[in-house]
Amino acid sequence: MDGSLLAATRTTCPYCGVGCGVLAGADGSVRGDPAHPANQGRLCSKGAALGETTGLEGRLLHPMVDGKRASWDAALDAAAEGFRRALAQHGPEGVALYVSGQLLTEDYYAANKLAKGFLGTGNIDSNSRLCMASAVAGHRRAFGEDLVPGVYADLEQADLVILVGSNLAWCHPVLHQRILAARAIRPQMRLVVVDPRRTASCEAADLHLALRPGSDVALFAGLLAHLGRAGFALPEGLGQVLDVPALTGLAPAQLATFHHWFTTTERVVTLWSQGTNQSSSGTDKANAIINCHLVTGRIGRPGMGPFSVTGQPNAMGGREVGALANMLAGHLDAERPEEVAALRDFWQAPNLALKPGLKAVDLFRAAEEGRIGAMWVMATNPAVSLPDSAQVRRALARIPTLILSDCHAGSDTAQHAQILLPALGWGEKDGTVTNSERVISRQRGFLPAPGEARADWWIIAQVARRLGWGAHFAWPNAAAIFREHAAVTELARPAPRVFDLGGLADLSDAGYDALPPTQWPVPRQGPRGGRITPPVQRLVVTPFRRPAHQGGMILLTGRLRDQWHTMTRTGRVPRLMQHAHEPVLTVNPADAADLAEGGLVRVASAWGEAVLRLALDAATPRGACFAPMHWTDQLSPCGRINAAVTPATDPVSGQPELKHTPVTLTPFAATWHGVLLARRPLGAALADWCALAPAAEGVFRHEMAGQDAIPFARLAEALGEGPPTIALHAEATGEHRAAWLRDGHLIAVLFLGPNHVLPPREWLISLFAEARIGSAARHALLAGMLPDGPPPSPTLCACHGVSATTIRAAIEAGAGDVAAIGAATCAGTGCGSCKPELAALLALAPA
Ligand SMILES: Nc1nc2c(c(=O)[nH]1)N[C@H]1C(S)=C(S)[C@@H](COP(=O)(O)OP(=O)(O)OC[C@H]3O[C@@H](n4cnc5c(=O)[nH]c(N)nc54)[C@H](O)[C@@H]3O)O[C@H]1N2
Ligand SMILES: Nc1nc2c(c(=O)[nH]1)N[C@H]1C(S)=C(S)[C@@H](COP(=O)(O)OP(=O)(O)OC[C@H]3O[C@@H](n4cnc5c(=O)[nH]c(N)nc54)[C@H](O)[C@@H]3O)O[C@H]1N2
Ligand code: SF4
Ligand SMILES: [Mo]
Repeated sequence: MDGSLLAATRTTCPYCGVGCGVLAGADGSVRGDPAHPANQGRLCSKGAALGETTGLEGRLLHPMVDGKRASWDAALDAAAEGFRRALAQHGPEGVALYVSGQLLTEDYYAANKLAKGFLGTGNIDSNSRLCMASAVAGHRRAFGEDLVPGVYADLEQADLVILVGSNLAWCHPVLHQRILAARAIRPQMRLVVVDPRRTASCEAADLHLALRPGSDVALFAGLLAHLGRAGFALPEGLGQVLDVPALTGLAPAQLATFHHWFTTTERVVTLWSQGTNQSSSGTDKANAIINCHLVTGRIGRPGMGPFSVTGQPNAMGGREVGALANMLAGHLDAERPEEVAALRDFWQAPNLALKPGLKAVDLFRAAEEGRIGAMWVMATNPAVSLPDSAQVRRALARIPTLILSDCHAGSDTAQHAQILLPALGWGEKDGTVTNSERVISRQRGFLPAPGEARADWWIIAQVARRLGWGAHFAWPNAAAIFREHAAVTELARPAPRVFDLGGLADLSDAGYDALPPTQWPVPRQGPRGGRITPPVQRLVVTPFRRPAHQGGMILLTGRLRDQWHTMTRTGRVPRLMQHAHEPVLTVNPADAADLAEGGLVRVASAWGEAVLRLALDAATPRGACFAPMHWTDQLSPCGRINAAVTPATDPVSGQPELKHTPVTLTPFAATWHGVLLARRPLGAALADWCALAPAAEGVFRHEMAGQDAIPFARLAEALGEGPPTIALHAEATGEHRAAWLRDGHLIAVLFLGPNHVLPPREWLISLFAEARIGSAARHALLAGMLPDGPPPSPTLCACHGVSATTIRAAIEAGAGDVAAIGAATCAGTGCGSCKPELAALLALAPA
């Protein structure tokens, strides 16, 4: 072991539900923990960049009340007073908590106890409603409990892995790499991807089923009927007769291959994610998948099973503590009076909520109608991430007491909150998270608490104390909360329940601090962890239904490789912003007759609109377009796609249909386009359309476009640098160029023109690194073109900063496959998530 490894803290990545172990050095270095079972040392681009996100810039460091800094006492008093007023006016139904899978289990447990046990309201819902609710409902219908039977090793031991509505290569990169590594050893292993788009996950697939959006139930009901014909026993009423080719748009030959592979392969894992869950038939999609595993008995054994992967680092922990409006705690069942009574006694909570609360979309509707007097939002950004965001923003504005606990000061949701409470972030907080395969891992702090930030559970306990319930929230540390949570899982359970942490209920503080990754169940006696064969296995009839809204062009939404959600962390790392520095809508070239590639396009629906850069890409199917979910008012106000997304929900799970909105596309008629590069961020409100991104260390890029006169005065004021050092205004062509220098050092450059074709940004950005801008560069700036040589190319490998040009050069020099490119340039040897793009460059190269 080298010195830095000795000094490193063992912790867990705070991004996706793979739950990779991380070794964080005191020097800010971060690497994969070779001893963690999830990643065995690997990290993806986001995990590897964690060290660059722990800076304090943009952090919320002190409590704020009504826009002014306040003491903790004053802020906590104000929060408690808001709840007291709302309870007096509306009763328990008029208060709410809206929480998140980015809380630690201990925080989550405390929030749920406060809401259901003491505020006496079922109104605690989580952003997991947007994420896992359909999988949870599917599991509960099939297994009577929210159980993920499989383990990650199943993905390596399977002979057939089917990804349904999952872009694993970008969203769970380490799991994807594990699958590819296993297949390199056992080439007979097959990979099928079910996704309307040809995503990066398809690069390695043996079969890509580009089904019509929303038609997964038909695909799996068709598979089930085929399994019946192939001799597997189907109970009466389950074998639906559907015209699967017509409903899914898939060719009969492709369907036949899929049916044949599934029928004849014993070791099958069907892994699903948001293309399945975020649908008005999401729960039925989950059950249609599970049905196929149940009738073939492929569950609970090595290399097989239905596998819902979790999105957030602690989506699973939130489900364990029951922090959803229709769940209790510790997998207790709200519909069994004896279980409710057991929890009431254990918590000594006579007010325990007996009614389920409002699910997220309904909760924000109630708020808009003035029925919610106080809401506490923790670790989520609903102003951006919920659909129909104009409605959500009206709701947020209407809530008399809106409290937000967050690490960052400037989120879109923070703009509406009266009370801001600074929370500890990753590297500072301490507790546990549970990943997709039920492994509980510790997040450990290795940085000092910044400013006055405190742990979320502490903040919750303080508000509870002010409401008179201090004795029930008097935990000395996170370990005490974890023990209490573990004890809840041992409460009276007349029905068998798999989730059991009884074996951890007596963990000492030292044992908790040292807790290694531990897979549940962890009963006091009997076998622990491992694969689960669900004791209850029910088939569910899943009639095919079309998505809630039909017609026209269908907007799909989802994620990009290097961004995390609303970009509060990844949006400040230049190397993560290089993969996509502005919001882009992808459309099939055949659907873009009147739209210009690289121009701006208006995406309008019945709910609202957004404006994004247009990219043409045959990987997007005809009749659909794709937009990333990530952009916010802070980075691109017009690029917020949820302004246009439907709030339709699944009738069972209440999960919104974030992946199926009918839209129309029209050109955004800009009269001018521009780019402004500056030494500091100038905000994203510089022009009618604007996108801000960090471009390099200390360089910020502002892409702009407008429909009226160029707002020269507004730009000059935002920049605050006085007249430019060099400037050219060509009124005839509508081109304007300006540069600001200080002691020969570039401070800012501005290029404006009548169309979106402006000089290569990489070249302009590179000038900021020069100690002195020489006369050749000055002339080039004025001419708006490079002094010599071809324009620099985009970075493909974010881990090692390798550009497309370097990779093309390696291919020309003879690198014939991805591994050879890696050996020559290092590209693809970090997290590996750029490998699909390397393969694409190889495919383009002349043989
Ligand atoms: N890089 C990155 N990784 C992340 C996150 C992130 O923000 N960034 N977030 C994490 C979180 S919280 C989550 S929930 C996961 C999400 O992980 P994924 O679910 O893999 O990601 P998405 O891009 O939301 O959606 C997956 C795919 O669903 C497809 N799809 C759309 N409609 C349909 C349909 O009707 N049927 C089928 N079969 N597919 C459809 C889309 O084309 C898309 O490619 O990612 C986690 N990992
Ligand atoms: N159109 C569309 N919309 C989507 C999706 C989609 O695919 N398409 N996906 C949905 C899904 S699956 C998800 S999970 C959501 C995610 O959406 P959000 O939950 O809204 O996204 P985040 O940006 O992760 O917000 C987390 C916030 O919590 C703060 N935070 C981080 N850690 C902590 C902490 O420890 N304590 C506190 N108090 N705060 C913290 C961060 O600073 C940030 O402001 O988006 C959903 N919305
Ligand atoms: S796959 Fe990447 S984002 Fe997910 S936990 Fe691992 S390192 Fe973090
Ligand atoms: Mo999610």
